[in-house]
Amino acid sequence: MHARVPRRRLLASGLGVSGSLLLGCGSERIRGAPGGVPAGDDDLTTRGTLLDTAPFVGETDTPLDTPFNQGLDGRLYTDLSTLAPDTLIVPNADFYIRTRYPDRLVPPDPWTIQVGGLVGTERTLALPDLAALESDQGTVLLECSGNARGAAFGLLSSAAWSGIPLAAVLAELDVDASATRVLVSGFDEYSQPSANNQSQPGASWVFGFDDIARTGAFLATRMNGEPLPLDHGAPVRLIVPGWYGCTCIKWVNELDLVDDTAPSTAQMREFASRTMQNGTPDFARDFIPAEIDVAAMPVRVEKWRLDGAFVYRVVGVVWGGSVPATALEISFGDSGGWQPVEDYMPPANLETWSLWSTRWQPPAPGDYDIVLRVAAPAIRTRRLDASYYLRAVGIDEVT
Ligand SMILES: Nc1nc2c(c(=O)[nH]1)N[C@H]1C(S)=C(S)[C@@H](COP(=O)(O)O)O[C@H]1N2
Ligand SMILES: [Mo]
Repeated sequence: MHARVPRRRLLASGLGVSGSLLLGCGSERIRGAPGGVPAGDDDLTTRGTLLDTAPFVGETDTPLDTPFNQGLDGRLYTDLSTLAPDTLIVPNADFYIRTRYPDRLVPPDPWTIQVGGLVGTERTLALPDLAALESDQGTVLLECSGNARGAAFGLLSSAAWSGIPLAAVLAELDVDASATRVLVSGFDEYSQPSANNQSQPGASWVFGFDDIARTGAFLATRMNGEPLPLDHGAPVRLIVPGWYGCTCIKWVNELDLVDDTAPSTAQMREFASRTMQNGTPDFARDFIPAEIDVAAMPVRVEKWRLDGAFVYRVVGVVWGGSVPATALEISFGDSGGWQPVEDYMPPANLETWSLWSTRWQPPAPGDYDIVLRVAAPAIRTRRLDASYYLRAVGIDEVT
């Protein structure tokens, strides 16, 4: 196998959107760019006074940015409300967590990855031996496929990673000609089961070689310049840019080369509906890529005073998809219809999130449901179509 430039990167570099972020784009390292930031509402921010933030209603009382529970039920919901152009990379301590460090894990020193299945010789790779293949992998967002309103959509974060392209690791192995896929597994044993068996142990996912090449999947060893934190899969975890977090196996300890007869894993079946599979396929080959479609939601609603009147500004994020959405539209409930998002720029880097904002004049106090859509029917937006990212905001006064 040869490491190829993932198509995702080629696409992004060919589009020529957002000049400033693409400066120096002669190299393939477009992936390093942070999220895009539109021009913003200078009139409001220079002449207006920020008074307050209108609260989202019907979400969660759980404290954000704080880890809680252990093992499979361990979580940290990231507080998205403060996102700003200079905070689009989430510090390690605030990055969302889904499953905390397995208490049964006694890490071997050095860490090893067992290689088996359809290879000429089974091998044990020691992680330090892969160090020469390590490189900067840029800013990549992760989203849990179970990200939900009840957790303030806080299972969503972005970080700058370093690691080893999975394709480069496979290229080092004596892979049989009959192999078409690789089963990536991670340590996943806990002394306590998940409450009500909500989450199952046994983290593993099967990837086609084409998926690995196209996404640029990598074995991450560093997060925001630091060694991988324990709860995020130390010392090595998989990152699959553009795919849901359930595919991003933590504490990776096994690679098995398989062919098209490989069954789907328990983890793939557990997450089949959340990754929008057609039923629960028995075979890995029948899984569609667990891709995140273009999605967008508000992260805060600011209340300003401008020229003696109340003016609201909705600030949000857009992420996901394999082509940038040319325009976004927003709806504030039944009466108003769809309006263009004013300060929006098609993202230059689709592997992370970008900010947008738009002014809003609510007609009366009350609760408003905010949803977004992409103004381009050809772009697949399965979750937006289902109003999955709906958030309701409470407005206390209008002019
Ligand atoms: N070994 C192992 N890897 C795992 C999981 C797990 O439970 N065990 N959870 C997966 C899920 S569902 C998600 S969303 C991501 C979360 O990664 P994070 O906690 O670093 O944000 O890890 C994935 N990798
Ligand atoms: Mo997840």
